[in-house]
Amino acid sequence: YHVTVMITLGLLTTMYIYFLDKIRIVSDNSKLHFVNRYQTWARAERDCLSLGAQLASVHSFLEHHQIQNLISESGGGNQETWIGASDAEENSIWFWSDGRIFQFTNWCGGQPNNAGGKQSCVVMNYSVNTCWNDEQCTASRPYVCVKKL
Ligand SMILES: [Ca+2]
Repeated sequence: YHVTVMITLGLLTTMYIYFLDKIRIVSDNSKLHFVNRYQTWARAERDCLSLGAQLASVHSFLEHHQIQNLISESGGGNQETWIGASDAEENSIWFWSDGRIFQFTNWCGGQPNNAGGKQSCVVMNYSVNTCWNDEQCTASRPYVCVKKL
């Protein structure tokens, strides 16, 4: 019984964190901005910066789904969209452009594959599974910006 209580407390803690995460994103929704214009990754990041924002970083499935919803509600359907991850400095060493820790990932099966040795930037909504793919940074995709909290 005591163990059950501990597990329940653990679940409550988890749910509380989950809830806070949701609040942060929901309350920050006005600062999430989907740009339905095709740009290279660097031009997308520059445009985000001009809006006082940066390409979005993603740190949980909840955030991933929030951004997917934003894209969809903004008329972007589930098209491939740049997010702020890249390994341009060294292959397989991923960073978020906003400096946050790169920990959560949602790679599609077989990705990142650095196809042709040239894929250093990340799109979400790749394939029917709407997961992540590393893509050539010079490809043009719409993008999602987020203002720092
Ligand atoms: Ca790839």
